[in-house]
Amino acid sequence: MIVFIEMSLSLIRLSAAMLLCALGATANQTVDWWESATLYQIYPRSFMDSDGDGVGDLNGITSRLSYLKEIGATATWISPIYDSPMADMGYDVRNFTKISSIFGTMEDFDNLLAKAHELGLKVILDFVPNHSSDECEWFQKSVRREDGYDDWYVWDDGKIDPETGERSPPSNWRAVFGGSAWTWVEERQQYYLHQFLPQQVDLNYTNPAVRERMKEMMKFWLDRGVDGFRMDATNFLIEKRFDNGTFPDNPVKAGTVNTLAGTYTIDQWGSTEIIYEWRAFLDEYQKLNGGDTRAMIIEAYSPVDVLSNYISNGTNVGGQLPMNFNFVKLDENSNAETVETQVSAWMDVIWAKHKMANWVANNHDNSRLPTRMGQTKTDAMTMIIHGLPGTSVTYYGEEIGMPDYSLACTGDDCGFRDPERTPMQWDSSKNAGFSTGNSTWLAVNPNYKELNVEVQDGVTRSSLRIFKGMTALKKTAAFKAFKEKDAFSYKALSEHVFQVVRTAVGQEEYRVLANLGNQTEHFDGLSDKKMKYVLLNSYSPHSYGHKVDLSGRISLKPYEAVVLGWSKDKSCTKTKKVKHVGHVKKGRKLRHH
Ligand SMILES: *[C@@H]1O[C@H](CO)[C@@H](O)[C@H](O)[C@H]1NC(C)=O
Ligand SMILES: *[C@@H]1O[C@H](CO)[C@@H](O)[C@H](O)[C@H]1NC(C)=O
Ligand SMILES: *[C@@H]1O[C@H](CO)[C@@H](O)[C@H](O)[C@H]1NC(C)=O
Ligand SMILES: *[C@@H]1O[C@H](CO)[C@@H](O)[C@H](O)[C@H]1NC(C)=O
Ligand SMILES: *[C@@H]1O[C@H](CO)[C@@H](O)[C@H](O)[C@H]1NC(C)=O
Ligand SMILES: *[C@@H]1O[C@H](CO)[C@@H](O)[C@H](O)[C@H]1NC(C)=O
Ligand SMILES: *[C@@H]1O[C@H](CO)[C@@H](O)[C@H](O)[C@H]1NC(C)=O
Ligand SMILES: CC(=O)N[C@H]1CO[C@H](CO)[C@@H](O)[C@@H]1O
Ligand SMILES: [Ca+2]
Ligand SMILES: [Ca+2]
Repeated sequence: MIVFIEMSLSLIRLSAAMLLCALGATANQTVDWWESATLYQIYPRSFMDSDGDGVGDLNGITSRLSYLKEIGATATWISPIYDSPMADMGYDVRNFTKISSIFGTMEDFDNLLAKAHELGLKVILDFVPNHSSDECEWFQKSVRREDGYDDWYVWDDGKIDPETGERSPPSNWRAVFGGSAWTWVEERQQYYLHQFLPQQVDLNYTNPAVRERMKEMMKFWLDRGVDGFRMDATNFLIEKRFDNGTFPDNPVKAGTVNTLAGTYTIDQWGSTEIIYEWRAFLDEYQKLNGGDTRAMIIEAYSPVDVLSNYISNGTNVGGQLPMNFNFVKLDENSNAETVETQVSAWMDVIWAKHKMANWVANNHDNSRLPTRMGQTKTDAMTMIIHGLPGTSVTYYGEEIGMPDYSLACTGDDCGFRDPERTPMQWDSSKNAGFSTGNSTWLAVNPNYKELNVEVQDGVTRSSLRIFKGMTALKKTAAFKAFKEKDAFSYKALSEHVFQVVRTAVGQEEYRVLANLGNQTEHFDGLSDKKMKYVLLNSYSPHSYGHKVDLSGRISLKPYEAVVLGWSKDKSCTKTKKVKHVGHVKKGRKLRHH
């Protein structure tokens, strides 16, 4: 059988050697699947269209699962696929146990899950607990004050001016997407709360019946076999309400004229308690049903001390993995020192307390990293993101360095977040291989002819190859041993050069050196080790396998980023039995028997 392995010859040798060395190095702590994962976010509308209607779907995702495996992803989280009127692209759920017909059927979902598990990939569903769609049956019943549903949402009469008799909303709260957070319903003669769009109705989380029903919704998916949930917008679950039933106004944010702080609408302690409740529910589910940890990933743009409590407050435990959005803040002015500040902001609190870390640089709500920081820094950042301890989170297309496309949508009802949501660029055929249809829901970025998976697969130092190189490294003992203090270090070596060192003590070591600046930089005596270049970006003048003595001088060209590797010679040479790996063909495809 002839297998084509798309890696350079030296990298193959090294991976084989790494693997064997890795067997010798034993990490002291066991690492659960979510702790050092390569987590890949799929935005289902934009990943792969199987039926030519120009919108991505479940069968499309299923057809590309082997790609996820191939690039080293170990788990995927999928943005909402539930039945929805799509006012907020699925973050407005009409029915929590039904698949949107846009994406397919329940059978398609079951197929996706089965295929993913066959490949050893975990599947995490985006869960949207804070609100339902206004078209959800629960809300319709609540509007009509039907039995049991009367107080499922946050209803209030509002205020009446004693002089004019005029009615106004219960408080000054503003919705995230603009306007008052309160909307009047003629039929019920009350206001309801919505922290996002008016079509995204906040559920009443002080109501035990609501809490129970949401757990039933989770159980429905757990019973189908999902491996966990990514909980959306958890910092908005509970709002402050006085015992006398009134809602306090939010104060004006310090240093602004009329921007309101979220004092009473976000980060209430009650929201953290709900997360503890969910964790207890998930743990209980695992106890009863067996299987691996059902992980809870949490989305909240909250201060680090709030996130720390999400994980645990010392007595109660919550979500395993609150997302770390610090890298979403990086922009064109960020340098290695900025990176260090952002890394420390997480590590000094969360890692220090909970021995966990994760790194998110992109998602469907933020401008993509190559656009924010500049294309020149994309691959260096890939090395940093995956070089750091813990879990890396990748937004579809990040692995090939897709930038935003400002003309993604040009009509009247374009979304402000459309530029970072354009179709995945698979190859240079029609619609970038995303869809065979006549048009796609957002325009494909015209750069797809050069920037796509197929092209990058055939180029040694492409973004995709660097991504694959890093995900392979994440599987080594050195990268898994991140709970011990001496297993890693990171540092801005200068204003522009960032370093990450990963170590399985006495066994192997890897060192990421990334120059985010436009000048050549020199360093003397970084270490007493002789190391090999094991991964290089396109700005590097070096070759794979070349040695460098770090007791002397090492230089980094503008934007050069490299990974150096070292392994304890004896233990590795003894076992270093690289099978016949054939020869490198043009296009750098390798023949392997
Ligand atoms: C495991 O712990 C022992 C003792 O604390 C230490 O000597 C060893 O280096 C550790 N192993 C790894 C792989 O870090
Ligand atoms: C959701 O959809 C399922 C399947 O179609 C249906 O059985 C259920 O009643 C619906 N639930 C709600 C709340 O609309
Ligand atoms: C939420 O539900 C609880 C329990 O049923 C109820 O006491 C409370 O008044 C409701 N809150 C609102 C704002 O309707
Ligand atoms: C309700 O209680 C709060 C807090 O005690 C108080 O500030 C507010 O004036 C009260 N409102 C009414 C209408 O009683
Ligand atoms: C953690 O939170 C729970 C729930 O609010 C509380 O009962 C417990 O006392 C808290 N523990 C600590 C150490 O603060
Ligand atoms: C694409 O356009 C052609 C020609 O107008 C039409 O016949 C075909 O049905 C369209 N296909 C789809 C999937 O809409
Ligand atoms: C090099 O980067 C610095 C910022 O670090 C910037 O001020 C300067 O304009 C850049 N020079 C070139 C030629 O891009
Ligand atoms: C990153 C993320 O998932 N953001 C979502 C947060 O929640 C709102 C409302 O559900 C969505 O609009 C965002 O896309
Ligand atoms: Ca489709
Ligand atoms: Ca809420």
